[in-house]
Amino acid sequence: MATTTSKRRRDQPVGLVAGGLIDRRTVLRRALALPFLAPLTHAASAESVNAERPAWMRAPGVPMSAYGRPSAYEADVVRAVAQEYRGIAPEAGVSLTPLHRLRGSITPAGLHFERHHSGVPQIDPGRHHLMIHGEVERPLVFGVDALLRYPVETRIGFVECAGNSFPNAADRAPAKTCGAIHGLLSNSEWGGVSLRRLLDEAGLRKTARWLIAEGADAAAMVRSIPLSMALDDGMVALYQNGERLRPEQGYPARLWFPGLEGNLHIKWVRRIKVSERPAHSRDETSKYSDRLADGSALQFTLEMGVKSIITMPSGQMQLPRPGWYEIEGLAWSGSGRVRAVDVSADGGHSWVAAHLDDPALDRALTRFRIPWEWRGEPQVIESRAVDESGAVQPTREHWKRRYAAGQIYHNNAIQRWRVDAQGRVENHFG
Ligand SMILES: Nc1nc2c(c(=O)[nH]1)N[C@H]1C(S)=C(S)[C@@H](COP(=O)(O)O)O[C@H]1N2
Ligand SMILES: [Mo]
Repeated sequence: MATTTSKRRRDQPVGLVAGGLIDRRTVLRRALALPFLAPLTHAASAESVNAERPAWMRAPGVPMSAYGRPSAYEADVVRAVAQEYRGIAPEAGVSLTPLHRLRGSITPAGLHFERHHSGVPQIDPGRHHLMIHGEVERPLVFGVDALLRYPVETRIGFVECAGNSFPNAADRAPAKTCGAIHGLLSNSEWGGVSLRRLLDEAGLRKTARWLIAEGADAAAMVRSIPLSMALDDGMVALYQNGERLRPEQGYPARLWFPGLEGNLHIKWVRRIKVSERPAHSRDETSKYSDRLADGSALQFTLEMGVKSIITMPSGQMQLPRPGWYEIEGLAWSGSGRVRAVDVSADGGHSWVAAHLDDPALDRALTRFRIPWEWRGEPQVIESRAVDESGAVQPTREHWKRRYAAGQIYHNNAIQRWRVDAQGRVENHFG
């Protein structure tokens, strides 16, 4: 097969566009003929495989376990931890999802990113309550058992911190992995009780415009959410990928709002005050607001912008040799479905539509892929997403022009990776 294909490549390089990408129609016709991983597999005869009896075939394996763990050989697939005030307050900071080591669209619970302003409270669910009060007819207090008695609705979607991609705020491209740059992003199936249902039960007054939510951590984090956004599929989440929330994700209950900035998703939620006005809390004034180039500032940028990243190949990876690869990545938007992802392998001169994997869900991570031939030359690869509202992911230059120096929040700029002649992949700002 390898011989036939290399002959075809010499004779008729049809379907190849700039930079070695191949377009979708060609993929359909040729996909099976591409020798993707063939050079990496080794030729073993059936006999030599049969002759080998590894240790694990000569004695029974270990018995069953009550709760499974990943293979010991995958011990390096872990979150990257970054502490803001190491030594003073080790419990404040982030841990980032290793996006470049994962191939699906659902994030395993143990690898969901974490953002804690004051650590993970160890909450006894028997002593935790959620109060709904303010501009309502009937203030209500729910125990966790009471919340669990409601019908649980599930929905797949992402949480992205407004500070995601913060390392790229630097002037020089930091030499980091995709996960260490963009891993304040995870995608889960969330299960919980819709906010609409709970607020209906409390009876919203005509004056109700905002929800002010508070967490039961030592930070007692407070955020205001416009009522209309909260009613648009917002939930009190109790489950994460089928099991109860991890403590890091807000056990026993958190808020989850499809498509909205991570900071709003109050974890360990203990209080929702219905209000005419927002609270103007610390995290919606001095933090998580956007300083613009003209010196003014934007408050309440709540919907996350359209964005995509190539996860493979990506920063710090090493391509073993020239040949065929599949460029793979993630795309998402806070305002709906991803409509298209275009990929360029020639520094942004030409773009080819990538294939979007099913299901491309509303306000959820969507995978894209496109075959690519790397010929052993330096190249710059990048992806650009378009969502169903028509919004297009901006270049880094465009994004930077809009904001004041030092802006880190809401960075949805295009990520470029440079592959050098030796196959080393690096973060690239050029
Ligand atoms: N109570 C409370 N809620 C919180 C936070 C917090 O520190 N305390 N961090 C917020 C931020 S900034 C983000 S990005 C998300 C992160 O959710 P995760 O840790 O489950 O990924 O939770 C939000 N909810
Ligand atoms: Mo965040």
